[in-house]
Amino acid sequence: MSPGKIERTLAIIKPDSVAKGVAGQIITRIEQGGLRILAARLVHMSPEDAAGFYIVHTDKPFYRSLCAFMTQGPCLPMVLEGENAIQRWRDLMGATDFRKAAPGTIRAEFASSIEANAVHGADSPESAAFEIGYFFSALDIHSR
Ligand code: IDP
Ligand code: MG
Repeated sequence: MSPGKIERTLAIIKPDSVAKGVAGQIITRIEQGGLRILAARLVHMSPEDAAGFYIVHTDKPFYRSLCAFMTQGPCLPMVLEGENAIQRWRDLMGATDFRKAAPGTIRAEFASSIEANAVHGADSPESAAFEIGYFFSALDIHSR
């Protein structure tokens, strides 16, 4: 297979994982998966912050509950970089519903419900650009 394009993506270690104390284990998987962490910060989102971040889901039945879940404590957004980073991070995460997530994926190991599913990942170059800009300015992102 030819080498993939170097991409950046937005990952979040969600509040359930931070509260459970498994952020470090998830970061280890990111690093061992060959993705570089270019930026990271702990953020306790307000309801308005969460609503804006998940604006594409406004019409979904789970939107209000999702926004409440994402504001229950601090989360850890990160900018990740690597070959095909968007898809590779989603592969490490596993399926949205942890019961369908492949064994060995982060969600299979750490999620406790379809909502409290441990991690977030952007799903396209367009969403990655929007989501990176939502949490980080250019000066926060350390190219290496
Ligand atoms: P993704 O995080 O795998 O990209 P999306 O469909 O974009 O999944 O949904 C965003 C988030 O909304 C999920 O990660 C999960 O926390 C929550 N969610 C998705 N589907 C449901 C559902 O059917 N019930 C409750 N929460 C859901
Ligand atoms: Mg999504």
